[in-house]
Amino acid sequence: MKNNLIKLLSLSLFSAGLLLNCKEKAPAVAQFTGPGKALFEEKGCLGCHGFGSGDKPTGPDLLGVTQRRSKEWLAKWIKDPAAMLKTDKDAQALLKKFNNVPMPGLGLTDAQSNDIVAYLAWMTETGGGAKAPFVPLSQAEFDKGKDIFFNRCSGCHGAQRWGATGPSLLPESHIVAAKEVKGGGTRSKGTEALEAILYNGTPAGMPPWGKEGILSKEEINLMARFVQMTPPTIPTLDLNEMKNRWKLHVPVADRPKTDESNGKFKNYFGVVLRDAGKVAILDGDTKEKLAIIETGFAVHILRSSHSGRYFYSIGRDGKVTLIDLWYKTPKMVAEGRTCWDARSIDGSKAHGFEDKYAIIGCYTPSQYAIMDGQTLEPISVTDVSNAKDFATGNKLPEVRVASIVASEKEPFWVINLKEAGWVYLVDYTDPKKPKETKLKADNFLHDGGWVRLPGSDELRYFLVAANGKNRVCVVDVKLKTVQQPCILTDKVPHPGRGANFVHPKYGPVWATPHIGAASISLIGVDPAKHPQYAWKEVERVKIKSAGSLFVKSHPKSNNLWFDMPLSSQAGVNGELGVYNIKTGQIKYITASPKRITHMEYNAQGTEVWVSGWLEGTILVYDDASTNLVKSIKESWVQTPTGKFNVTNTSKDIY
Ligand code: DHE
Repeated sequence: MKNNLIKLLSLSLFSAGLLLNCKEKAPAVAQFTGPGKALFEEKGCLGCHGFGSGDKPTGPDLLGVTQRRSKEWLAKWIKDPAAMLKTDKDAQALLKKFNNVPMPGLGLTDAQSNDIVAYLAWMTETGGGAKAPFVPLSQAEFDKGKDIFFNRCSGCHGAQRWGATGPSLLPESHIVAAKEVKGGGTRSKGTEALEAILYNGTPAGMPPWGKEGILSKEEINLMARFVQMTPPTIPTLDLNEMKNRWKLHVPVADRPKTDESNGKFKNYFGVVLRDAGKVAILDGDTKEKLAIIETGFAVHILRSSHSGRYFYSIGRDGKVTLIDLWYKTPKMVAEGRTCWDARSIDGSKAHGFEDKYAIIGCYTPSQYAIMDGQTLEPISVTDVSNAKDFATGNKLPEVRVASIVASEKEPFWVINLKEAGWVYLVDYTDPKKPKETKLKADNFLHDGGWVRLPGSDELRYFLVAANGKNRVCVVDVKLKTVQQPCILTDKVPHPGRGANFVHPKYGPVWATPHIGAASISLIGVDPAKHPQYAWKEVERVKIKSAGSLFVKSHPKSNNLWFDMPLSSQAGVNGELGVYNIKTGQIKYITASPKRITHMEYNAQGTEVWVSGWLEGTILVYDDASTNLVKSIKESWVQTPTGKFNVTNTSKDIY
């Protein structure tokens, strides 16, 4: 019934789009025939520039550029922007105007730069060139587009396509309230330009779906058309529906009474096999696969319960599973669904509440759900769609729950409302009626981790990225405050959980890499013993490329490991970086010819596990020597992404 309703809705939206499109005519302008167009598209220029859609934060609109500047100047600029920036005043002014986002060197010859200038001149003369007429999607295509968008795009662009980590993708341009910047306008970009972005990716972090062979040419065309249509509406998911979807496979009383793994579970790894919809459990000592659990589509993360006995997994489709590691062969004991789309989950960790409850943060619908920590029985659901923008008080079209962490001192979770920029402390003493303490932070809140100071077990400060503002916010769970203003970093901080280590000069720091810049920010985190550095970005460590997603360290290590999976530089997305904490030197290791991601230490802090995401390998490195110890490449290792060691995850060691 519900499905039929959604289909009907999509159909009427589709018809509306169709009517609109019948009125459109393709401009009768000849096609450009030189090599400059293909080069322009291949180099991903549309990621930072538009043609007639206005300036972007990353670069000027290129329509009319050959009237504003000489062709010679443009050819020199395109060929070697770094050289121009040293001496040319106009180039320096451009850099300043566009938020210090440097124009990347594209490795072009003189002839190729001139070819691109010829294309820009033709576009200017023809007023934007010939746009292929928009071809609306059939119902079957629209449904397929919906699936692909949900699986690949909605996390960054929003289910309603209002934009977040990525830009808005609504058909018409508009003002995005939280960001107060212009967004949308896919219709004015046109199918061809959108196809080029989908194929090549952008330096701002959009993956090259076509180049990497993840989307076919037909799928790219379909998606370029899909984002020009009105987005479908999202149905609700209430407590009754959650209860209907909940399955208790093994009641608590029927589970092992003693730990059949003999304590070995504390060094188990849960490895997400993303596109296979499975999680593998491996023994961190022997590196043997112990079990493959069917968890559902595109699991995003695993979190350990306080005791470490249970793994909670949460999928992009909102499916949650509970895995009991005390069995000789780890086993799924319960499953459920509380969202259509989710990214975060955690258990209760305060004294007296260990392993008792769990919480899921939904991307859609806008809500969080609390359930029993050992059975997953749904207890309550709380709507957050009414949260307004923390600064302007504006109503928002979409509010999603991003990262969640559990306080060990007091019975509450810290949950982060992405678009709205609020941090809620959700008290679960009465889980049927959770109490919220609301703190203003910044938008868009994404991922983050605890500060762990040497010699202390207290987790008092939680640092979370506000990646729409290029900031990191400090949540003090003892005083129940967020320090204002949040700390400015480089472009689009993406810490994962970040990493804690003791810097020889600044003392304890917490590190985050960036999607939008080739750097790692170090933030001083010890107000008691190093007050002069506390809550400041004390250093910006330069790395090879932008597009880094994760960093990781361990109290016993001298290294900070980082990945660069979204790098647009050839080959770099398969490289690992290892920053030596004592010397500040960085060593790069080619781990795979294809994209790699995410590092995790074993419980001893001596080995680092890395995912060969697209190659299908799990790589284990010796931390001290950085030598490869083992490459696990078996048929079950499909699209590995996040890896979670039980000890490190349950105790928040990173
Ligand atoms: Fe993640 C953490 C959201 C893309 C792998 N990711 C998180 C968290 C959030 C989030 C909110 C923090 C959870 C917490 O701590 O409670 N991730 C999103 C997105 O919205 C985004 C940008 C786009 C999307 O469509 O999902 C996104 N994430 C990715 C990926 O493409 C990754 C690399 C592979 C995948 O699963 O698709 C990926 N995200 C991860 C991992 C973590 C994570 C491995 C946990 C890091 C850790 O060390 O704990």
